[in-house]
Amino acid sequence: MHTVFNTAICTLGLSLALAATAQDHTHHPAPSATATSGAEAVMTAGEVTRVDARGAKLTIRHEEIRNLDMPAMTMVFGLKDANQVAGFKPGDKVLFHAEDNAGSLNITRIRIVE
Ligand SMILES: [Cu+2]
Repeated sequence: MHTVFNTAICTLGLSLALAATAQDHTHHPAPSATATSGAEAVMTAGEVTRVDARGAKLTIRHEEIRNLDMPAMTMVFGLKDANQVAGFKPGDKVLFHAEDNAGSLNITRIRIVE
């Protein structure tokens, strides 16, 4: 009898603890939102080496991409907004933000710098 009683108490205690934890989280939605906007703000420097107008792709020799944990290299990126490709030519120095969409890297923001 005592064993059953103690188990009931323990279960009740656990439920209360979980409820308290869940409540805590509703008070703190900020951390994930902050992390997302922080990643959005990461702009990487690079130089356009090739423009694929038909494929809306840019080959860019880029610096380390911190939000993707990628070292400096030369590689091809797709442009999220395909219309932007017309504004670039080899040799352009750019600042861009790239995101990994299920394995393909897309540039969501890019601008030419001097
Ligand atoms: Cu790369």
